[in-house]
Amino acid sequence: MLHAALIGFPSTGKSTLFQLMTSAKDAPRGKGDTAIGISKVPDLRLDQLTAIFNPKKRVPATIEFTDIVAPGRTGAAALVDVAGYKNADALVHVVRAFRDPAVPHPSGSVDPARDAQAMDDELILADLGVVERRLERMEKDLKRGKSPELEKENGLLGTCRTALENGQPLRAMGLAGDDLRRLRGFQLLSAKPLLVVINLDEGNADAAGSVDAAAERTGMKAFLAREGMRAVALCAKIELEIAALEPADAEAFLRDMGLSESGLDRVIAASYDLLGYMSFLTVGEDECRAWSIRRGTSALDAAGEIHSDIQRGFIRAEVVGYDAFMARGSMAACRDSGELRLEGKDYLVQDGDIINFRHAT
Ligand SMILES: Nc1nc2c(ncn2[C@@H]2O[C@H](COP(=O)(O)OP(=O)(O)O)[C@@H](O)[C@H]2O)c(=O)[nH]1
Ligand SMILES: [Mg+2]
Repeated sequence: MLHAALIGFPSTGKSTLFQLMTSAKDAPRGKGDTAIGISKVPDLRLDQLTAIFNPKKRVPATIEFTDIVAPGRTGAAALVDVAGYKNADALVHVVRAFRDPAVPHPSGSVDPARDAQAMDDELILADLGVVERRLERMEKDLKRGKSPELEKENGLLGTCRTALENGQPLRAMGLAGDDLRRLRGFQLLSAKPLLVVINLDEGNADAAGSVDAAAERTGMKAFLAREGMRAVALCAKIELEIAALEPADAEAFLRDMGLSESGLDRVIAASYDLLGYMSFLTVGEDECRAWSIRRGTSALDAAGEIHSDIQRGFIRAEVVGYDAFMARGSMAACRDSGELRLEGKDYLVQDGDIINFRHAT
């Protein structure tokens, strides 16, 4: 399961968002210090296909969010201590930009850019500790005997240390391939993809649809201009109000604000994307379903997501892109027009592909 952790200083709106985004209200899970909830990934394509096929079941892609519930546990300290937290695939940093005398800010004033930087500094410092300890141990290992792999790891960690000492988060280093693999076991926090959620003041809620406008008004522009940054702006207080409305009223309310999606949906969708995931779709009278795969997944591996038997007996994938399907309106019409293609094992599945796997049983 894809897994993103909500991080931030106290009273920024993490738990408010967590409750709204996930099913945790109905089924609280998690041990001790954390709560885990599952969010459905919003997907307009799945909605449209469900309307056409009218299946018994509609199954969206999902993503798991974790919230810290232990009071006083915040920032990187919580991420390092709390089991199950540091294994997150991505971090979602909720930054407070709302003013409310009833909710005191621990630092005494509301300053989103300061808080965003302070959290980054905590992540960097925690990583520096991990990297330095590993380098110390390595020195002994290297004295005992060198190996090419050990030397490569040593070189990589040295580069990481320099970046961290200069206040650079590792996510900005553009690491890939073997280097990423070498670092994986350390679960370095500043290397994880980061989504910044700007929790706007109600007075600025009209900027929720535009990250640029929200960044401008909250002084976050310079921070967000840096490498590897993604952001979503919303107002948690208004999201609470939207969540209490009937779906049709909620839609009208969002439209009046110039938005097509709620802030919650934008956070979930951005987290999914940030994790490097996309969806392919299967359709039918029984079920319309979105399946999560990493970008760059082959048809054979996509088949394996559904069932190992389908992967083992893979013959061909019948594929049509969502847009082409919608333009024709039915599978039969796509077959006639030649847009329903037969693809082999190595075909790289595209976001929104509608697939039927032909397989031997
Ligand atoms: N005015 C205002 N209050 C908010 C907003 N978001 C959260 N709060 C309030 O701030 C307090 C702390 O929120 P919570 O979600 O528990 O923060 P956490 O400590 O980050 O989990 C609660 O009383 C919330 O109702 C917002 O957008 N505007
Ligand atoms: Mg909380």
